[in-house]
Amino acid sequence: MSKDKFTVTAALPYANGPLHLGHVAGVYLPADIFVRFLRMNQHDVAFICGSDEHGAAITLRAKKEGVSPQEIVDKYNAIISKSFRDFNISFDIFHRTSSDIHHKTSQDFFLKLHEKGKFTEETSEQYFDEDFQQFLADRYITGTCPKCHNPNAYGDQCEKCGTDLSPTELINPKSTLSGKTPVLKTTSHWYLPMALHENWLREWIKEGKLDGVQQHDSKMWRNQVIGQCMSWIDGGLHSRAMTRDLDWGVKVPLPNADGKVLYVWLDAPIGYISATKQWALDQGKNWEDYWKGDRKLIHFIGKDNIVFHTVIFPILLKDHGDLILPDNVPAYEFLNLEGDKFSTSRNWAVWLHEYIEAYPEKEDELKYVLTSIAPESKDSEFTWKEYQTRVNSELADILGNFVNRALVLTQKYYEGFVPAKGEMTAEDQRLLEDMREIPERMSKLIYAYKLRDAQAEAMNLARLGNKYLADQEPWKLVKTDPKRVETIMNIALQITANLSIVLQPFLPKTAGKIGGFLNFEAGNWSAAGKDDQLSAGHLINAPEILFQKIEDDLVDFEVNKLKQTNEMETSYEPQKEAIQFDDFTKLDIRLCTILEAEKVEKADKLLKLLVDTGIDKRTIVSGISEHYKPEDIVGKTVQVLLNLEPRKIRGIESQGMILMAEDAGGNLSFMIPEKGFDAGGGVR
Ligand code: B3M
Ligand code: ZN
Repeated sequence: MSKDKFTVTAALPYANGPLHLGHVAGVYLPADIFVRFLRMNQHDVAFICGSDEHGAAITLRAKKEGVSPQEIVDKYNAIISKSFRDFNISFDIFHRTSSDIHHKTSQDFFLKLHEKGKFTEETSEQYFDEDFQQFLADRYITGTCPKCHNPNAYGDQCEKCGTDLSPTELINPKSTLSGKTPVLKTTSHWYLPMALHENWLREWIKEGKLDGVQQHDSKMWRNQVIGQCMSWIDGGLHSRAMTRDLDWGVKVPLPNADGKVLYVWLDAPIGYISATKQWALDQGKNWEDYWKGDRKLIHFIGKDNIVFHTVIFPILLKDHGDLILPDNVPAYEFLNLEGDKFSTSRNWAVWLHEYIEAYPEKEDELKYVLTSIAPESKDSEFTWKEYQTRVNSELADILGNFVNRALVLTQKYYEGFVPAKGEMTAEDQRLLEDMREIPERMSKLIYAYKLRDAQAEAMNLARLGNKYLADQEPWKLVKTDPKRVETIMNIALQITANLSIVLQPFLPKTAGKIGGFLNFEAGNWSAAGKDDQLSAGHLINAPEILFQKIEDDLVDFEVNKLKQTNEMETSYEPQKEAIQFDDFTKLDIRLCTILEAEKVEKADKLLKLLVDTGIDKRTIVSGISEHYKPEDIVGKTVQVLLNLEPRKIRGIESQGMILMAEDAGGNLSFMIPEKGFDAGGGVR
């Protein structure tokens, strides 16, 4: 491929929480592999990222943690950027949208479009929280989805059925600030009339598809990406407000716009440009070279960000004029974890910074596994068991084993000097042919964003090497035909050297180590596949073990940790609606002593109890048999709601309800008076 120019971006993570493996597998790691590969091919590349520090994602998190939005973004920007550094994601810059240069860049961008008449100003009624004196944009409002009746839909989207919503479509809307029903109030905003752009968008997206077939693969958009944006366009493009009534964000740079900020999905993608500007300033370059002219813009994102990068941002770029549109938007599906979705609120996650801290030496192990299972075309799953299997039976047994054998035998037979290649057999020739083809195939796959397959090809090179040594058995031949062994070992070492080249984008540390063992500076990609990487007489170093096997202990530990924190951090229900004291006094709660207890037949959870209430003896059926054995509870004095309307449970009339304490894990416990009171006393 000729030398091209690329501006590669990775979605700006919200600075409202740390990164988990889902983010890494589906955006940052693939982007990093792609960029490392481009650099090895001497393309002119800028690799841009930063944290997204505006929007309701930030302010709601601040409210939850009880601190200011600024404190939230400072905290998480620090955690996120450190974990990227530690994990060797090779951004040219990791910037922040709270920076001055970003505020200025996005305001200028907005003004330019405003002056060109690209926005319409519209007045509408929007929900307003009277207690908080605040308009309720997007995630500040929840209610029931009109399509699927999910009761927890947001003002901008129902996460259950994926429908895009506007707050007024929600049934039974509630403010997430006060919990109250909001009122409608008039406000005005600047809108992007997207319908005007339908025609060229259709053509442009189709082009992405066609060119892929006719020209080269790098332009071919993924089916899911084309599918999602086409269905958006087919559904009709509505005007979308580009400003919000909020006090956190980039101020709208117009008179009479007090209390208004840019919509976060307007300012965030402009963050790619402002980050480029900062980087260009730092490097003495001109940022415009990276956003204009003959250059490919590539956005690595997760699938929930597709329309913002294939419809809204392209419209903004086009309206702005003379800026390039994306060449491709490789979007990833979602990664799941041990049978469930990653969830920050339930803490069902493997956090990148925690992994790095626990296993600082196992960076490439994680990279390898995440690329092997990357959700390129459909959702996929991370399990610790599979992590173990892939590290042990692929990295250690195939790659590690081959490299180690090749180097140890070289030390043993030749004291570390690369032997000369002699006459070659047909098998040798075939092997060298295969070795030449692997980097070519990898190249094609990487330009087509098929990184899983590309990494598998690199492993195939190690497999070839393993098989070659096993077939040739130099350890046997060394006694009978030492000349032949020199050729075999030379070839094995050439394979090893090639591994240190083709693994570089995927496993940079490992590739570097192999290069170090060989005393070999891995060259550019164009050198990959050659059979004369190491000349005869070259001295290599002693090897070390590349990958330690993952023990069962690690797997058990991680799985348990996940389950435990998940239980600990389960979030509790919010407080219920206020009641009057009279409402409370209607409840007749008393202390009762359990006189008899037995299991209810064919009902796993139920116990039938006879209790002394102080005024009578009565029967109560209670769903506690998973928590208490009948013989253990006779004689205990517990709290009972006496005046609950009697009801029949499995044919037995239950005349009251035992009150139980419940923890986050769903465990139940009686509430027994600390002073050992007997039956009859009241509870108030
Ligand atoms: N911060 C959403 C996300 O983290 C958003 C991406 C912005 S990319 C310009 O999924
Ligand atoms: Zn829904």
